[in-house]
Amino acid sequence: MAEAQQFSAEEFFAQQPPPPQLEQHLEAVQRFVEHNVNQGRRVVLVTSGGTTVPLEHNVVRFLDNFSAGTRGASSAEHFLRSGRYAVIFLHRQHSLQPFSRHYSHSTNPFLDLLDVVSADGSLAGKGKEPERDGGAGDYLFPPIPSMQSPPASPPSTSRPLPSLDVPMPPTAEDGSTIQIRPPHLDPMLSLLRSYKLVKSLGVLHSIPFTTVSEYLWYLRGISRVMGQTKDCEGQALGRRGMYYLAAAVSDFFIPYTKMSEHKIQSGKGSLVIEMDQVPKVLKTMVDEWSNDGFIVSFKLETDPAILIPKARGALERYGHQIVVGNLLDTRKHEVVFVQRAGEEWLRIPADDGGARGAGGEVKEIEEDIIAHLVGLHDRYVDEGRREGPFK
Ligand code: 9Z3
Repeated sequence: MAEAQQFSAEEFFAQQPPPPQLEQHLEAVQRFVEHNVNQGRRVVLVTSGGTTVPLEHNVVRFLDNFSAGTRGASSAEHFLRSGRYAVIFLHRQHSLQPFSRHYSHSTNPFLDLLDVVSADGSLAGKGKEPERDGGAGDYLFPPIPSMQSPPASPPSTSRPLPSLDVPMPPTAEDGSTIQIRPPHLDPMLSLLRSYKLVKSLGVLHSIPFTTVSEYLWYLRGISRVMGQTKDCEGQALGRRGMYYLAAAVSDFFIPYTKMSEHKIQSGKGSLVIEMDQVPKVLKTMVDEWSNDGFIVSFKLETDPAILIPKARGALERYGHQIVVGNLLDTRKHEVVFVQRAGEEWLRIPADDGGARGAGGEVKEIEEDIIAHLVGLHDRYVDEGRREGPFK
């Protein structure tokens, strides 16, 4: 088999086309960073979710890297909760998002948390048979409303009612309202308040990616913008910028020029795919893009024996500040911080539904990861002050 090609970061960007929206996104990032450094905030880039490697230009099939986006979305929230960071959230399209992740369709189906309350205060549908259309056992559903343009006139059923004694489904016109089920009200209210506050302060900016190539273009563009942006006193973000690289990034890709234009056809026996190595851009990020920012990378392994040696290898090769090591099976309750000076494990108790804090609330390991990293970042910024002004 031919040897896979090894590209430098420069060669990679010279041959992989940029995402079409790149310039607009980077202009918006520039405005976001300027606004926040002028408010005295630090800025953290959080990357989240897995990258894809498409097999065709007209993509029907692709390889994916494992990640639900929990680590990134939860971490972004904890950076925001610290009150000191504005967050650029570079995430896999449709992966989990800060705040809304608490109500994902699989963990907390939103519609199951709501009740319809009729004008007389009773809960609609409680203990009643679902309405029937008088036909062969079919239920009568109200029409699906359009989210974009609310109907001007009261919604009507699409089929004529078979008889007048079939009850109409409740509508807003007859005084019905929606109520959040009491046990869910307080947590939802408090989350909604946090979310609205984040929006009104302008401290969260999200950008989606899908492929590994898009991811690397955005990573380079955003790091350069963060590295170069200065506050109104002419001081660069420099060491006050943090890069928290939790996205699961493919090590291999198919270069643009080698990719099949159309769907790969079957019928020729097995499919052999040759992939080239994705350049290791972390070194370039340290040396050229980030202007001395505090860089945290993640190392994911499945074999415990190689986790620390691999993390240490990455630290030595790229020269950044810290590697957070985690194993696929235990990533929600233990991680290891690997620095030049040594390593330190962080563990929270694990139970079947996730770890719980003293008050019974669900405890997330990201809360402690971020608290630890913010402390290290403080020290890093202070060291820079002693050495002289930011570059
Ligand atoms: C991680 O190790 C993340 O913690 C997880 C989070 C992907 C495990 P979830 O989103 O999972 O909560 O489901 N991210 C980095 C993975 C990675 O690709 N690291 C590269 C490597 O291990 C270095 S950049 O070689």
